[in-house]
Amino acid sequence: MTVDIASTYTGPFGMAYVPVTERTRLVNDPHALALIDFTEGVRVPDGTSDFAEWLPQVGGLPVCEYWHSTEPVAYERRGNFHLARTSELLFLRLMWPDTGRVEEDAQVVYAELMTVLRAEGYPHLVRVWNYLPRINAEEAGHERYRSFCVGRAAALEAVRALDDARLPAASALGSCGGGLQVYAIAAREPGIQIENPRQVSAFRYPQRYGPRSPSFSRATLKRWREGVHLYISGTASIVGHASLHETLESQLGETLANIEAVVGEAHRVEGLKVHTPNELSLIKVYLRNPADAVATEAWLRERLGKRLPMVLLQGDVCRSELLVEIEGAYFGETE
Ligand code: 3EB
Repeated sequence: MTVDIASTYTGPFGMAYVPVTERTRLVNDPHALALIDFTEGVRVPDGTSDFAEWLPQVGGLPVCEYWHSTEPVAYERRGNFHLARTSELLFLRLMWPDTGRVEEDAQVVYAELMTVLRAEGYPHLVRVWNYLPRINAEEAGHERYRSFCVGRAAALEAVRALDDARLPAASALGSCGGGLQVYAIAAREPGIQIENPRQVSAFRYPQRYGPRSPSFSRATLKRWREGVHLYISGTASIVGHASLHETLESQLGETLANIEAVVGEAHRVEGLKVHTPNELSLIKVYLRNPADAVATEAWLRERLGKRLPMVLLQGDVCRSELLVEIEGAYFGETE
């Protein structure tokens, strides 16, 4: 089976879930911006192979996530980062060995990330993914996720990139192994930050959730030369700033209501041509308990329909009471 993903998106790139059997062919495609292999990690197809254990897929046919670029891609190394570049955007990725001091690790990684993307001429971070093992474990008296937030905020602040109006969409999840894995999209021109009217902005969470609030926006709407993308951050069962509900089904309901609110906000503020989550281009579901996969997929299919591309991964959400987190993207147009 060959995959024609070029016709499924507008803008400089699109993402698709493709059968893992396509992996070898896709990694050699000059239009491959990234190939995300859930069991092995992320690759920029530049011939290097520092793969890591990552977030195993739970349920469904085994797929990988393919990022297809409209333009041919140029691959480079800059310091610890692997880069994939087109005229409009830069994809950056790194795997940082776990030193057992995640605050310092995050600070070093984000400082270098900002240095590289600025030096390369793509100064605006629009979407970031963060994965670290044992995210809810204590280290030096603090939960590792909270320490990660401290290091990330310190690094962004040091280079004046901790701007409440210009924070990227992000996800932060616990992985099954490896080190601190970060990958990101940066652009020459900034995106538009979208917040969720049902939630306190994460960068304003009160101190009880950690000494430094998480530095991310609920979504980024990015107008490319052609086409508009919406990148929806990892979204969970949080209303205001509080985690709600104990059962999987209730958490799924609240999560979907939050995604609906973010999509609605992007439609209201920026005229995004999408009103409801079932119109998104794809979603990714992170589950704390792999045993929840079958019920989660059935629940989501009932509400979002059969057609929406979806993958379910095992990943720990960054608050230990949360069972599920969902992110999504739309590669389309505004009205
Ligand atoms: C939340 O809404 C859930 O720290 O970058 C979601 C997405 C979450 C991104 C991050 C954290 C992050 O607070 C957790």
